[in-house]
Amino acid sequence: HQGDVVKPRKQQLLVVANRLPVTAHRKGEDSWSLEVTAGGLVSALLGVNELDAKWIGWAGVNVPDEIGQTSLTEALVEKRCIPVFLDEEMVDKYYNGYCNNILWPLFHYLGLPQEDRLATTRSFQSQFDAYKLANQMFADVVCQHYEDGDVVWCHDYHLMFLPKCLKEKNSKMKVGWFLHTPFPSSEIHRTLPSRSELLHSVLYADLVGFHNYDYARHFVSACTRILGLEGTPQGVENQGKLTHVAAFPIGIDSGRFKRALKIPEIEDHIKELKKTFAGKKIILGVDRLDMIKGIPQKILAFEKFLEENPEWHDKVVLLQIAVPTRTDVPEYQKLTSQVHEIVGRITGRFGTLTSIPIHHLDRAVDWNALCAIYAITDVALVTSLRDGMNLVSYEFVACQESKKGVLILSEFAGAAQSLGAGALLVNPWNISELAASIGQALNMPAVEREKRHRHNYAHVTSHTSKQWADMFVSELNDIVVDDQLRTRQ
Ligand code: ADQ
Repeated sequence: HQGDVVKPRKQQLLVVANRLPVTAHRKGEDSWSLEVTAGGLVSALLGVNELDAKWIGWAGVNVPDEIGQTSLTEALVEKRCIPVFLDEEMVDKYYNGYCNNILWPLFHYLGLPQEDRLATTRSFQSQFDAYKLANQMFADVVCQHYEDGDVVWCHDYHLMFLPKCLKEKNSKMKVGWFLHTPFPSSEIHRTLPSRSELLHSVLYADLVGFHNYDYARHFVSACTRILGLEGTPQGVENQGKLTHVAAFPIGIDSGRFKRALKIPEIEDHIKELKKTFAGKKIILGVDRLDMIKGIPQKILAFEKFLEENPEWHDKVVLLQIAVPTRTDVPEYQKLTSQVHEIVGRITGRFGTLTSIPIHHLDRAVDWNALCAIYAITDVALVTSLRDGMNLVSYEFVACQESKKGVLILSEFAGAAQSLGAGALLVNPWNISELAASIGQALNMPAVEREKRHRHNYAHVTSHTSKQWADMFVSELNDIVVDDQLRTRQ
């Protein structure tokens, strides 16, 4: 009809990640309860450049039946989520196997699995095949929802094969890929049996992003040294086609933490915690219980500090909140026992009938409680052996406007590059140095704490998760897609 206005379709941002920001729990044959994971990433991506953002990923449950799959898909629509269904065997080989047992430790410089090397070699190929198949399944779902002009943003080491799958289906698709972990030195990456295939697949993306220049440089070196391609100031060139490579350091939604500290419920929580720990300085660790986080090193350093500084007994407490992850993987079970053993020994050695030196929790605390704990902490201890960025250090800083506590930060966390001038940087493998830095932090004069905090606070509040997402997506949007499908490998 004349006069009808055809509303232009809003450009979609399809965010593809292994996990959706929602966990589904089945209540009946076709009914579900959905638990939304609120976090920096979710809020960052919902507000990107006014784009219509949708998530594509696995909902964390096995749904073998069609009724379940249809009803879950419908339930997820209002959360702007689209599920990819993976069966148990796939999850075991692709997720527990290739992603968490091979890529995760390798990218954090912990090498390929050492134990039972032969068995690993045998299962390696079947895990890699499952990985590729899973990536193909993600690609199928993306293609069902993609329309011309949309932007597809793939996330993390779970989906390194996805750019290739997507471009083979539609060479005009605009595809970005971002890695949340470190990308290791090319000498580490070259030990991976599927090293070349993965690099080639990632290079199908138009834009490849990392948290910092070191990771980006390692990636480019791996492409030049292992694949023999050409590195340019913009990225990597392959047969005349350029894949842009750049650093996009992530941040947090700092405003959310600032506002939280004014919520009466959280203020009450802060008051209670202050009462509970009156007369004591609080050292805080908040981590997923993962071998990359250096939790045993942190606790051993605390033990050494207590050994060397008897005047601090009863005057300081370590709160270690360690949320268990990947509990099916034997390495993680071992880590849990190891941490419990050290905590038990320290409690036995330095505890009294009325006070204990470590409160170790094997669980997540809810967000309100976490904000309150960050706010009352005197010293945050981040001892990652390697960490893509480490957002816990950012969250701590965001909650410290009144206390101005000290951040002790591993030089192997990406955050060391952004918060290094305000933090006390440490090598977590050096337990004596780490113990000494605890003493330095506890005794730091207020003027120095204030100066260091100012530096970090300025950074955390001016480099937010929203800016990170906006920057990545607008850079991706500006790239003119070269749709000549590369004949690679
Ligand atoms: P993670 O390894 O999960 O992320 P991190 O960046 O510190 O590490 O983020 C952890 C998040 O989980 C934080 O928001 C924190 O508040 C929360 N969290 C951790 N332990 C918790 C607990 N016990 N209770 C409640 N909440 C807890 C990966 C990479 C990082 C990178 C991010 C983002 O490994 O290096 O910074 O992705 O790119």
